[in-house]
Amino acid sequence: MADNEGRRLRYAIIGAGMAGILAAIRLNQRGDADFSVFEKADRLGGTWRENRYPGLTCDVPAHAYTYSFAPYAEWSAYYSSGAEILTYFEWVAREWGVASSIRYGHEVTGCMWDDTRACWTLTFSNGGQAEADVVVAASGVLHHPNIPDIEGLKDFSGKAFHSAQWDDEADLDGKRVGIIGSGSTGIQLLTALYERAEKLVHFQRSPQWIMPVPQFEYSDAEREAFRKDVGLIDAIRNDPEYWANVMRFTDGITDFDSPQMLQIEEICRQNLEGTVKDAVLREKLRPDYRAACKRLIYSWQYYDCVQAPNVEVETGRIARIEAEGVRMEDGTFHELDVLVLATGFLADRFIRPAVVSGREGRLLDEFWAERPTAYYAVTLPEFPNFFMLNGPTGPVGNFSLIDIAERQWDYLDQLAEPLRTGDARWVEPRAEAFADYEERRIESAKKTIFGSGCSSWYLDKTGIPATWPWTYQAFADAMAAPVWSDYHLEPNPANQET
Ligand code: NA7
Repeated sequence: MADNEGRRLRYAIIGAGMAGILAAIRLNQRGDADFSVFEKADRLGGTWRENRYPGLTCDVPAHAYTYSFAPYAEWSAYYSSGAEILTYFEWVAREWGVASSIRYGHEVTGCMWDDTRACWTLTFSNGGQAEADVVVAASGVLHHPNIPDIEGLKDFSGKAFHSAQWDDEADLDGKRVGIIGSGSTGIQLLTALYERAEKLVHFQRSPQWIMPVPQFEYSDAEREAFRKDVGLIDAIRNDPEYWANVMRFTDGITDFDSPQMLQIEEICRQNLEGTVKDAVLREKLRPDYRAACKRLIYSWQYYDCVQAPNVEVETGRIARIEAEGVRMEDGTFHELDVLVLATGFLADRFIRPAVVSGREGRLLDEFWAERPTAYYAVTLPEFPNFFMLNGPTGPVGNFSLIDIAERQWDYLDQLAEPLRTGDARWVEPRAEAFADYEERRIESAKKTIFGSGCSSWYLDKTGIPATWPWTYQAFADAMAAPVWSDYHLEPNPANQET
């Protein structure tokens, strides 16, 4: 007879960022598992802990960037600051009772699967070890700063630091500040620093298309109303206009000649031409690639700020950095006191450099030799009971990654059911199913707007967009229920009918 009393699974969640906290809460709510969240730092929050630069704002509206089960009345504005988001995650972890499950100072250095015992052993940089039946890798995407290899960087006599390693001691007020990089970070930094700096030089290798969005503050009275009536928050979360924008964007991503994408491009073009008055500056800021090919920047103020008289947009190539500033290839020299490197992240790291070794010693590093990928962004063949949240090839468009992680959780929680019942010792996608997924994904990815001819952190080293290549609805459908025939369930002899 099968023993269907069920197993109490042991979960190791890696990372106490948005997705790791979600996993902990869901397991806590289930109440039938043991779990720990292993966090390398001494504070939760992931990217919202690491990034503290002035102007940091999420590009998803605040009430949409919350867990579905944890609406928040306290947001101060339509788009919230990074500091507020960090406060939100700390509040959620406390209120939903998982803060005490986080084990700080536990940087995972290795995860090793043992076939015989059907479990994972995790090792930590502090010398400790832990065992788990299931690993949930929620270690984030953009957490390894890309420090540019520019000659002379070390010779700069002022402070020079990466945007994600913000130097609180750096004096910016009344100083000559340089910002290298014009992704979301560089754009947000410019808008926050130009009024404080005596002079701001923005080193722009590539201009960006800018989607104009509204920004407004919520009043005390509105927050009080949100506290009393969660329906008001739901109404914002379910705002048809917001969702129409999401759908327009997802349709545009997957079909870049669609009317939706042409409309997005037209809005961005009009924003540039209607806002930037000086013709020379306007042309410096006009990209030569399609809107949304790089991650589309949402801003309500960038074009106003960049036109300030103390801002200079430098589009030449940097030759080297010298003690007193930045030398351009044409000989121009920008004297600077502070240099901020808003040069992005190594986006292909995920859980690495932790060494993950699956069945028969298969190394994740080898599996990802060509590119990081995962079956429907969540599971990997030969890595049993190993699930990724916000892993490679998941949606990273301008959607709420919280919503994405919640859907991924619902999917992996279903995959864990045969483990819970004891019917299976492990679950992993079949190699053929994974190969088929990859082939379809790559073919579709090439046709998305992200593959339409620009450089960006969305592209893998072969130039293929590493993003979800289908619609948002297709993602929701895929996550609603696993295709069980695509999975191998290792039978549990102890649980077979006799
Ligand atoms: P991004 O979007 O990767 O932007 C990095 C920027 O830095 C981009 O403008 C790059 O120019 C520029 N860059 C990188 N290396 C250099 C060198 N060596 N010289 C000059 N310029 C350089 O990173 P962000 O931090 O802004 O945003 C990352 C994500 O975080 C964002 O999409 C949101 O999801 C949140 P390039 O475009 O390659 O010419």
